[in-house]
Amino acid sequence: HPHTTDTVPAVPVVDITATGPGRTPIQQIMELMREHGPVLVRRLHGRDALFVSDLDLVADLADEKRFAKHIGPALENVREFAADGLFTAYNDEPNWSKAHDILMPAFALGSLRTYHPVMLKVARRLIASWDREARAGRPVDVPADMTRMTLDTIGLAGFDHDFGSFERAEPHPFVESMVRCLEWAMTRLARVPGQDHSAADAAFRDDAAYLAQVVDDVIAARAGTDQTGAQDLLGLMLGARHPADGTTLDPANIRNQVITFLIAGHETTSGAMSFALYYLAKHPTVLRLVQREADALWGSAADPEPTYDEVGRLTYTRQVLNEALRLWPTAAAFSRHAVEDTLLGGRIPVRAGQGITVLAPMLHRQPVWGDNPELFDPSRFTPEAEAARPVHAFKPFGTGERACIGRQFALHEATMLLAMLVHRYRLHDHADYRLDVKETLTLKPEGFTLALTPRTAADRVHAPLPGAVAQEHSG
Ligand code: FDE
Repeated sequence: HPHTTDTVPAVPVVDITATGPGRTPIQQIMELMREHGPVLVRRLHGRDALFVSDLDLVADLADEKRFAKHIGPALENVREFAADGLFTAYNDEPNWSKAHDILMPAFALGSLRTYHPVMLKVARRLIASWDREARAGRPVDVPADMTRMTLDTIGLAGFDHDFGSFERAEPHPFVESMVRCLEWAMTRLARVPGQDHSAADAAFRDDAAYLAQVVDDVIAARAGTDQTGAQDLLGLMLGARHPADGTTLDPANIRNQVITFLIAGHETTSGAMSFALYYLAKHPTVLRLVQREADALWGSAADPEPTYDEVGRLTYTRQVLNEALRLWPTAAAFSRHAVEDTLLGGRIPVRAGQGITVLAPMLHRQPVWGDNPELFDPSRFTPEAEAARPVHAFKPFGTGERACIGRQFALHEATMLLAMLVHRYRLHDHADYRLDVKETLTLKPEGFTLALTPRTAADRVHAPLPGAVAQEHSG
């Protein structure tokens, strides 16, 4: 039974030492919050961690004067292979601000335009592969193919490196090593003190060394060539000088950044697209609306050539993605710490430097989202609905100056692909899939497959009007 401590009055303390966090620690905390409320201390082997999802507390944590990004135990483990890359750097590590300043231009809206053709090229690879499966009558493995797509996209757009994932039956070995590294980082959190983990640690070190070697090869292929005018991430990292002090990033840091971008740029985005397709397969009325948006742009054309500006006009498709990211934000937790001792939300005493973890999936189910937060409903993201909602109610990309640098990149890639897919295929939930969320620090709908049939030109022109959205049931 939960009890309270005097350091954190009125906050329930839930000791999970008996079961441990298991293989789905995020979903475990979601369950604990459903039972004990949106603020709790999770105790594991005597170590306490404060988790929050209350809107007023998250809004307070977003105050950059009093709180800052915290590298908690999970990210400390990721530091073992991403070190001082952007995601895992400490706030005061000089390489954070240096890399941030050098790389920001690569993610500004103007640069997104330069990535568009690459994103389209990789989207076409996915479609070629799905066409083959559709013709053969075989279902497609959605998360596996989304991961192929996002890895190839960040590889090409970021580093001009082609992972060629669609030519392989199995995931690229880089992905397998990376996923094992992430799993190691996650399961290391659950270790029982005193047990021997040297075999797992040795395997991890091999994987981390392999990641570093792949990345060093990518860098070596480019170093030594003239990077003037190179607009991709690696070009910027090799060539660009810091606007203020004129220095460049050092080679070790460049390696850490490349690993960081390959991880951050593909696991999270592929999960987001997979969840969006899951909800579309379960909500025919919403699917019809997305199809109508794509049909209105591209008509009966079987092979449209989406332009950069058209992707910006896919507003309903974007709403669908946001709504999928609300229910399953694929980077589900981020941590903050107080700069000085303070009262969080005016009621919970926290010490300077103490980590506080925001659980986005539960923030996204708080009362501010209405009476039926489990219901998938993209109309929550109309411009009017968004304007009416407190800004901190939706945090799939973190907060403040350490928020996601790749947000627009990911949204552009995902919005374009989703629209192209629904324009081209009928999606059949042939296996009556039951959601099974796999955790490898990020979230994915494990084992989600779809059967596909091509839509015809007539489908695209005469798609029946959607029925009443009110008749939709949640799933
Ligand atoms: C970041 C990020 C975040 C925050 C974290 C913390 O705070 O800790 C989050 C939450 C995120 N991110 C999310 C996401 C989702 C999605 C879909 C994504 N994301 C995507 C992407 C792509 C790319 C390329 C990226 N992403 C990247 C990144 C980076 C680099 C980072 C770090 C920043 C700094 O500076 O810190 C992030 N991302 Fe993300």
